[in-house]
This record gives sequence, structure tokens and C-alpha cells, in this order.
Amino acid sequence: AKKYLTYEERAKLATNPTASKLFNIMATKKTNLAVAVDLTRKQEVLNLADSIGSEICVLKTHVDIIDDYDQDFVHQLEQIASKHNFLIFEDRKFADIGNTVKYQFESGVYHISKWAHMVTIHGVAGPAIIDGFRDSIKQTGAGLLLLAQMSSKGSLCVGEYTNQMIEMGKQNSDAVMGFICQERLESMSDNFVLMTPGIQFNSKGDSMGQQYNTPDYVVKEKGTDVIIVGRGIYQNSEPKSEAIKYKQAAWAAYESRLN
Ligand code: 5BU
Repeated sequence: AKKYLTYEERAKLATNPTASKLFNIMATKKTNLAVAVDLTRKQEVLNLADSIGSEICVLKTHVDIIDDYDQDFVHQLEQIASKHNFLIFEDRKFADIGNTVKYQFESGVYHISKWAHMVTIHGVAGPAIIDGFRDSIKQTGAGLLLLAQMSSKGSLCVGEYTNQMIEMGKQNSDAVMGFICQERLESMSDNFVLMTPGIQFNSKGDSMGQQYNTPDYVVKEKGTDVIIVGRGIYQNSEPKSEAIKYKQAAWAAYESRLN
């Protein structure tokens, strides 16, 4: 059986500064819960962020779904993030050529490079996509998360594609902090953070292809590090107490795999 290291030990092995920071936050706050706050009004996102901030290591955004997005939203979210010591993850899923993603990351309405601690990247365009992020992340230390697998039914990110994404991460381990995946594969070394969406206690999936597993299954059985929970928390009538349940389940799964 695989010998699992602690998050403290992983922080020392991390090759990207944000990966190291995240492992340390997880160890300090004793939480490997990330929440996907897919709400469409800025005040709703901010209210939830402040109410669950103490329970999470990462808050995941899709800023392009916020109807009233503005710079003040980012400013307030950054203040809440530093108050509660969590990181901000923009799940942008960049996928174009290096030169275009550079503009998409740094310019436009969102200026993602100015505030996101981590962003997601598809590898379909090949490894040179990473060059589009280098200038910016050299200054900020932000981390890239490569999409090695997806949670949705019929995903094409499987098999040899997944292996190539892991290889792309290893070849660029200064910029790449980890993978979005559904399982820990042998080739995913301990310097990387493994983050898993598609988590819910009381549902197997939705009507649009999403598939759910439990925190215990992905962290203990499949060996990933951080659970990403969206509707399971923000659609609950008591989001804070529900977040605590997910946090406790994911942390218990982490502790039990160490023994
Ligand atoms: P849910 O409400 O817990 O289903 O939300 C899951 C979130 O994770 C949502 O923001 C998706 O965009 C995101 N996601 C995912 O569900 N599956 C994936 O493989 C990837 C991202 Br990559």
C-alpha cells in the first residue's frame, strides 16, 4: 500500500510557492475543504465567503458568472481571504495558445493575474500554453492547476491524455502546483496538490453530466488531497454547518490514510 506523507511534509517538497502555501494552510487550519461558490451576485458570494471562510483552505470562483462583477468585488474578496487565511482559485480553464492565454489571464474585464492565487488549465493546446503565464506568475508566485481528469460523464481527459498532463506538470513543476483529478496516480509526485471536484454526500449526480463521490471515497480510497464542494454547500439551507460536515469528513479521511 502507498505510504502517505503529511501535508506539512508535502509543503516542504512543493516546487511551486502557492502549493507550499496551500499545504501549510491546510495543516494549520486542519481543513482540506475547498468550496466552489457558483453564485451570480457579488454580495451573495462575499456573504458566503465570510460565513464559511474559517472552515476552508480555498475558495473557488467562476468570476464570469457574476452579473454585477466589478473591481470592488475582488477587493472585498481579497480582504475576506486574508482575514480567514484561505486562497482564491479562479477556475477559468484556459485552453488557447500561449500568446492568447497571456491576454486572457492579465487583461480584459477580470485581470485574473492580479488576484487569483491559482487557475486551471487544459492541455489540449500543448505544453507551450504554460509560457503564457510565466511572466506574470514569476512576479506573484501563483500556481497553475492542470486538468488531468474531469468529474463529468464521458470526459475525454482520460488514459494517455491524463498521463501526458502529468508529464506536462512534471516538466513545469515551478509553475504547476498540482492537478485537478479524480484519483491519485502513481506518477503524481508528492510535490503536487491533488484537487477533486464532483463531491456531494446526498447525490450521485445532476441532470447535466456531473457525477458525485463522497469525501471519504476520494481522499481515503482514491488518495487525492483537497475536496471541492459546490452545490452540496451553497445550496444547503445551513451552508456553514454543512461546510463543517464536509470539512470534518475530508479531514478524517486524510488522517485515517496516514495510519
Ligand atoms: P458542484 O456544484 O459541486 O457540482 O460544483 C462543482 C464545481 O467544480 C463547479 O464550479 C465546476 O465548474 C467545477 N468542476 C467540476 O465540477 N468538475 C471538473 O472536472 C472540473 C471543475 Br475541472
